[in-house]
Amino acid sequence: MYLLKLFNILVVGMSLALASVSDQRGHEVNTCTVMACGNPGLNGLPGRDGRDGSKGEKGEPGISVKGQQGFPGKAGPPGPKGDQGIPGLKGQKGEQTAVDAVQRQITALEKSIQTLQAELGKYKKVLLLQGAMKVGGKIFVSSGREDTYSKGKILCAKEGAALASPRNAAENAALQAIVKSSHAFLDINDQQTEGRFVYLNGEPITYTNWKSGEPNDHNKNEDCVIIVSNGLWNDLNCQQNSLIICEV
Ligand code: MFB
Ligand code: CA
Ligand code: CA
Repeated sequence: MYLLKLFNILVVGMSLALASVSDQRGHEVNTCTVMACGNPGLNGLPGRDGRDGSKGEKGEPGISVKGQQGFPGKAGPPGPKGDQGIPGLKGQKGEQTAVDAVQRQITALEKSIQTLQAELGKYKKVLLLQGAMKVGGKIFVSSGREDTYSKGKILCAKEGAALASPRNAAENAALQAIVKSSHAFLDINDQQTEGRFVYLNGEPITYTNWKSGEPNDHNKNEDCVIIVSNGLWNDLNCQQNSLIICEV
């Protein structure tokens, strides 16, 4: 029995295989004329890819395309040592050197100032010994010479000084001490405007010590001012002579 079944299986399998037989020329042969065929079955699964065919002919050469620039290569070995350069410009003095130089200059200046102050002190002593008077920051000094108002101004100016003009009672008292029993011109006048007494710089006077009844512009010709022995003031003719006292 078993053998019969096996035989049937074989027969059906062969039938299926022979159902689509191709002749030598690849034409398909229908065997249904030989045996009973059922309805056509579904298409079978695609067959496996065939084995590669024989090698094709050699292709034409491709076009040559220039490739992009590649990455920079590794640095090459250092080149040979160059010739010596020309000498550079002289460098700035070092800061410390400059600071030291300035410090030395300051020290030298301080020494000079000390020397000058010592000399000045000596001259002050000489002036005071000769009858000069020191009041505040001023020194009043006279050569003992008498002259007119205009010549007296020139004499003081030649020594870098000015004709004395007291601005307060202390300065007035110092001048009185120098005048003694005489009198001396002050650097005050009303030559520009009668009755308007001003200092050398044209500013109106701020301190006065007029004698009673003065100034009176006697004979309408008194535009200068003198300090007399008691320290009071009188207006006087500028062409008269009076003691010249300078202030520095
Ligand atoms: C006057 C005086 C004038 C002259 C005159 C001699 O005083 O003001 O300046 O000094 O005397 C009276
Ligand atoms: Ca006058
Ligand atoms: Ca007068």
